[in-house]
Amino acid sequence: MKSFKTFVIASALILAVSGCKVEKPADTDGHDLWFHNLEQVSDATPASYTTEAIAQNEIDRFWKGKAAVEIKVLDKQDDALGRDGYRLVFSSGKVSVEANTAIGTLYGVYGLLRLQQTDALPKGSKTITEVPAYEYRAFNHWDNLNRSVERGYAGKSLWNWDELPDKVSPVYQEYARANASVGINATAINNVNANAQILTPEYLQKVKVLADIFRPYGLKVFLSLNFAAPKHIGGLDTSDPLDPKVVQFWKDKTAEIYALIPDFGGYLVKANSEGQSGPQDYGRTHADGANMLADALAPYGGVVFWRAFVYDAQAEDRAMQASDEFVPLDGQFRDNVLVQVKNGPIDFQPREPISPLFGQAPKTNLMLEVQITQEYLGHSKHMVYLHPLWKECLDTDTYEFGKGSTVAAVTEGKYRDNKLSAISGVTNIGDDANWCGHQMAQINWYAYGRMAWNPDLSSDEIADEWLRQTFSSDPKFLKPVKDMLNRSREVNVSYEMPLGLHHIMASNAHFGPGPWETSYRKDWSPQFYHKAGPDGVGFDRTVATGSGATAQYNEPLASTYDNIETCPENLLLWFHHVPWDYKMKDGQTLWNELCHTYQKGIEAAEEYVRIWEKAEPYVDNQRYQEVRTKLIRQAKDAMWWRDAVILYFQTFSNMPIPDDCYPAQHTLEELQQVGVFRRPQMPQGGARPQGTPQMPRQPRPEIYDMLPDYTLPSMPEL
Ligand code: GCW
Repeated sequence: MKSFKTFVIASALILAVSGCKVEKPADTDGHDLWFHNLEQVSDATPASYTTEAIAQNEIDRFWKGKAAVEIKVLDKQDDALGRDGYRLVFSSGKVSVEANTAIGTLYGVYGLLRLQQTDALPKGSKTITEVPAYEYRAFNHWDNLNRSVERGYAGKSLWNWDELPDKVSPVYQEYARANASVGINATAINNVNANAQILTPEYLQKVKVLADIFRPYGLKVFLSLNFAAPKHIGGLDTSDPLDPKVVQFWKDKTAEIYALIPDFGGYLVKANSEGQSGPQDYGRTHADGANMLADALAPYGGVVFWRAFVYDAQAEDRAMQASDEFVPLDGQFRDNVLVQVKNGPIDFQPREPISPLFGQAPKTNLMLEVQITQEYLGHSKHMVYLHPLWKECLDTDTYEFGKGSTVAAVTEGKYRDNKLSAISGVTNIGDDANWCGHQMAQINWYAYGRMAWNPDLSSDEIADEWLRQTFSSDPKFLKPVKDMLNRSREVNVSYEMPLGLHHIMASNAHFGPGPWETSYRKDWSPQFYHKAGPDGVGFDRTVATGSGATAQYNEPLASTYDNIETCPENLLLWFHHVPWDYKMKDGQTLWNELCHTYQKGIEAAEEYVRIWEKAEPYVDNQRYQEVRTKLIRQAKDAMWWRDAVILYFQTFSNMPIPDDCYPAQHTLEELQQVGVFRRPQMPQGGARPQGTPQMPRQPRPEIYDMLPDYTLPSMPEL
């Protein structure tokens, strides 16, 4: 016993002396993003504001290696590198960063610093060549001119329109730098539900200032258009894309923009969707509208991102509509038009199959749109690493050009002569100190950029890079936290909408559950999407008995999805209406499988808290506490989702929640009250009697403040 005690004391002494105790990092608000572990982050301003000076400055300040770094724009163009690619040539005592263009060298510099920060510098001589997969790696901001952000959960818009063009926030440059460091090179700065005012001379002066700040970082500005701008700000009585006056309006407007911003990227357009105007208002097609704008941009090298997110209340199945409208237009779009398609056929749900359009328009430049902001995945309240969701889409085979024609291959332009290619992500950025609302949501900004550069990178590789640069490389931190991030998307699916369920969220904020909800429009009604009844649950999209959406996919996807036996279970209720007692592959009934999947989701979310608590020594106190508080909240929200969906479905299935699942903590009636915004009651007797003062308007409570209280086993109180 004595010798054991001596051993323990001796070991403790050795540990203390050898410095094994981790030193607690200094507090930070997270504003320095993945530059966190670089020293002197705050002073990154170069002496002169050119791409070359910025590249040199980053090396002078942050390169810690002994080897000298030479930054070199190649005298003789290297076709293999294109405009943005670079080569890092490591030889004894020297690293050379080579590219065809200055911006290529800047990407190379950030690539080199990334290798340094992630402990991945090669030991000996080596050449690393990096060429981005997509020409345009774009951000879409859904930022309004009043600085509100549609589906934004990280404060106000970064763009302070009242102060611009005279006053310039340092954040604009920090933003451009962060984007360049991960290769993002295009940004549509305003909401696709666009206000035409942004095209007025007053606003274009402001936009020009932003473009000037972004330019040395290789970031091109795009503007979202209101298709009715000729009427709204042009004094015309029509916005018909075939009307010569309208054509002239856009030509003039485009010339005016290029005079201010010579490298302007082009237009992003949401037309004839969710109340936005568009060419169909005049009996014209999407191609008519897009081509008219494309012709205005072509002389300057600009491009149109034309969105395929269209649906209307009449369609039998909203999931089919983008294809129904765009497939007939295949081959009609100009070369400088890209049709921007959301990853799934409905709307950024936790899991969707790919949009069938990716496999149906061989003669169209298709681009992928993903959502970085977590509209349906817990806003900035939940930790969800989204790369696995995006990667699942990119890796899905459309079979359009035979086996291997994945969404990535199709959108990269591998099967087209026209090599124009692009990808878009709806940002999660606002003016919050930590940019994204949730410290861990920064990974989605980072991962989007890395994926747009290289769609082949795995989720694990990207998470590894981000954690090392943003937090710590200590394996005791890295491994568990990385595993947690890698699982987090699947966990979110499990506790929100498992087995192919979709669009069953509360419709007021798209946060929290609302499976009982209906709307005056069926295509906005959760009940329309799950179709729960005594006979089962799920949307029948088969050819024989359902909407026939499965037929929009190429074989073998079409028959795989169409057949309940072969349909992947994680999409089962997307494509099939399934009896509650249906036997799943593991032998359970559908009902029990649903209950157990929710249960797993809750338990995994609970476990996050324990994992994070173990990571505490490696994280500064400020970020540690912020994340911990949110993780506790997330686990409780998982319970809320489960209680709501299962108790509601139980009214149809009449089956018990299995004993090995947590019992419900609230009644269905209680949960149905959450987030129901009631108007103040009128005085008894109905209408307001003449002369009595109007009832004061009550501010709507935030849905977040109405969360039902939950206690969870092993869960600390907030
Ligand atoms: O998902 C829906 C959102 C809308 C958004 C729309 C779109 C910008 O709820 O807020 O509008 O998609 O993508 O256009």
